[in-house]
Amino acid sequence: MTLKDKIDNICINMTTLHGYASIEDYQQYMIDELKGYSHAIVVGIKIPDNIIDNLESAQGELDYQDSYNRINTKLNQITSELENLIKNEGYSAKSVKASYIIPDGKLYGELSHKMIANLAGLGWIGKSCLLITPEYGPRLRWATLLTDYDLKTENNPVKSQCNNCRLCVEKCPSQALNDVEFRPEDSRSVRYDAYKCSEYFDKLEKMNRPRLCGLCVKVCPWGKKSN
Ligand code: B12
Repeated sequence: MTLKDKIDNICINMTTLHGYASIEDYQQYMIDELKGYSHAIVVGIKIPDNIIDNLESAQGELDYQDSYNRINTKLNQITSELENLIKNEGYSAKSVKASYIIPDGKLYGELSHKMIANLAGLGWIGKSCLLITPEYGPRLRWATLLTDYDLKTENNPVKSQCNNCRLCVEKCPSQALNDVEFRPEDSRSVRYDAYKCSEYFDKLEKMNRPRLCGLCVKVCPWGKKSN
């Protein structure tokens, strides 16, 4: 069995979706500590539909927080397992946590899992700024493994299918979304005000509610059962 087969087996058994991207040309989107790897494996786990659908209730918010924590733990375990497997075969590898935010107040991660998933052909970045897959919409959480092992993959970025839909823009309680489709050359602030979104989380926290929202995930027509 080749290393690629072993990686495939882990991903097929433990994730909802996974994909491979070639990242040599996208180093500018990574922090210095993560530069130098040639390939990435992105893994996604679906949040159960009942959790997303019950979001606008007190119990629903708690269940969402619980699911958020459980899925993040599972994703981090999978990328650690992939990291160990690849290193044991003599290649370098580095797992990137599901939800680590660099603590400098600018609201950025170390690398965008959504970018890797987009390059891997799993979905597009929507007007919601979420990665939307044709199968499950934005109802997945993601993590990434970087490596110098040649996964022999060709990038296949998916184009946006949001078109005239404005449901996430209208639903956002902090009015953070600007009704703008993703263009790689635009900065995040063109599409979305991350500070408005995060300030809304601060407000929820002050009311003793979980620091999460997820209404842009819930309202997206892609991945909804009725679709
Ligand atoms: C920081 C952060 C936040 C911040 C800022 C959010 C933001 N959108 O930037 C705050 C705290 C506000 C936040 C809020 C939320 N978050 Co958040 N967050 C992150 C985190 C840790 C980093 C995101 C980041 O760095 N953004 C910076 C911007 C600039 O990156 P970007 O838009 O993805 O893309 C840039 C580049 O990567 C590049 N690029 C991207 N794609 C491509 C493609 C090509 C071809 C090219 C050339 C370039 C390119 O261009 C862009 C430049 O503008 C990620 C986890 C991670 N490490 O990815 C989770 C993550 C994005 N969050 C997530 C979620 C679910 C949420 C919330 C719904 C909260 C919740 N759970 O209830 C809200 C929704 C906000 C929203 N609509 O975007 C999920 C999204 C899942 C999905 N289906 O997309 C992630 C991926 C976590 C995870 N492990 O699944 N989050």
